[in-house]
Amino acid sequence: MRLEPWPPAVPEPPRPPDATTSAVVPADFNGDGKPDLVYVNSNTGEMKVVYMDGASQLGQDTVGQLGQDWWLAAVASFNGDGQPDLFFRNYATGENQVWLMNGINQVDTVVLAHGRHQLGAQRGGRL
Ligand SMILES: [Ca+2]
Repeated sequence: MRLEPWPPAVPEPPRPPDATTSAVVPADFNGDGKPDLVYVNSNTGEMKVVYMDGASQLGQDTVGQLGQDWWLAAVASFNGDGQPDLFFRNYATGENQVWLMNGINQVDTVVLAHGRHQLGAQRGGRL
């Protein structure tokens, strides 16, 4: 019987080797009822929201910048206000955090405990 290391290593998500876009995630950031797209530049970590009307681009805004090893893992309204929030995971350390958003403006950051069975707000953030 082979024993696995504990905690298990955090697998690195697939990254496109020659593309500058590492994530494209739909969500409605300007409240017009139409999904927009979040792009992350895998070389610079810059995140942009591209406002869409169907397949037409209406414009774009820069949302922020990810540090090395951080990955945009999901977009959802984590605090239930209907605004899309951003969930990030550091694939090197297993750290997790949520940026609570109001449109494209970051209004708070909630750092989540990492580990297999320890998900929960560390500092009393409302999630
Ligand atoms: Ca929209």
